[in-house]
Amino acid sequence: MWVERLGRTFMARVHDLDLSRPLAAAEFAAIDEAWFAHRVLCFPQQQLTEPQLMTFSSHFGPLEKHVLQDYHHAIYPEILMLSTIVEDGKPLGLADAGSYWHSDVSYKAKPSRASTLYGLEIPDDGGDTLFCDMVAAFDALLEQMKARLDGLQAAHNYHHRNRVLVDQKGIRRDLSAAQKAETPEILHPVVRTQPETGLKALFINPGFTVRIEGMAEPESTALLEELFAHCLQDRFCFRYKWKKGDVVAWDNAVTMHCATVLDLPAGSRRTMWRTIISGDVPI
Ligand SMILES: O=C(O)CCC(=O)C(=O)O
Ligand SMILES: [Fe+2]
Repeated sequence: MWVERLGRTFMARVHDLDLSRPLAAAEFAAIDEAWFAHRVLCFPQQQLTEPQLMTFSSHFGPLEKHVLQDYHHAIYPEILMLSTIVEDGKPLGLADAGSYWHSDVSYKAKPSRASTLYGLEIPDDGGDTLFCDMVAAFDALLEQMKARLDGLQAAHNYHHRNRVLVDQKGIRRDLSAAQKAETPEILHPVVRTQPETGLKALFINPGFTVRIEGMAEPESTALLEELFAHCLQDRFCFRYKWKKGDVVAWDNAVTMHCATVLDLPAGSRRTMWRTIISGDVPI
């Protein structure tokens, strides 16, 4: 295998590695090295069964099931179906795929460490995934801002996001009482440290972060807006154009991402399998 950097500060393509077979310890060591150096890894030209994707994903940690059971794979609930296709009135997967900037599962006490996506059906044009490097974004902040953020915590709220999506597009349903109980609002540090590398990253996202704890609302909103505008500058972002058979795996602790599925023309077919790897409480 060999690794090709794609973005200015992050993102890489890992060539010549077949994820369908059992990988050797040395191969996993090389993947881990690339993981910490590039934060988002793309593995082209894969041909995987569900268990093969799950086995590969498990290298990064235990798999967990998404709170939206409606979109679990019928046989393998650890796989979440993302799909623009509706058959007999039934969506084959989550249709919007997360078309807003977010870090997966940041709304739980233990946010997801990593996620993988496997492209089964890819439209000829569009349906790209955008990524943002939150290490580079943190690094580029003025020292004054870094000092201001030191020790701050932010609230992450899934109910809020779901409500926006229900109201906005009617593409999501209200959460059930059980789904709400599973996702109470939670606080995380605004700046987190990746334990393995010591790298610091901003850990807030427009999708789920609703306020800075202990700050008056106008000040909190202004600070979040300023930070999001800073992060989403082109120099910290990368647009990933999919090919069928790509597996993309990313570190949710140090990146954000955004699907662009809502921009696709009606009738476009895009289907992905997705796994979520459990993480630890952010520090
Ligand atoms: O489908 C995409 O482009 C991204 C989907 C997403 O946000 C996710 O799987 O976590
Ligand atoms: Fe996501």
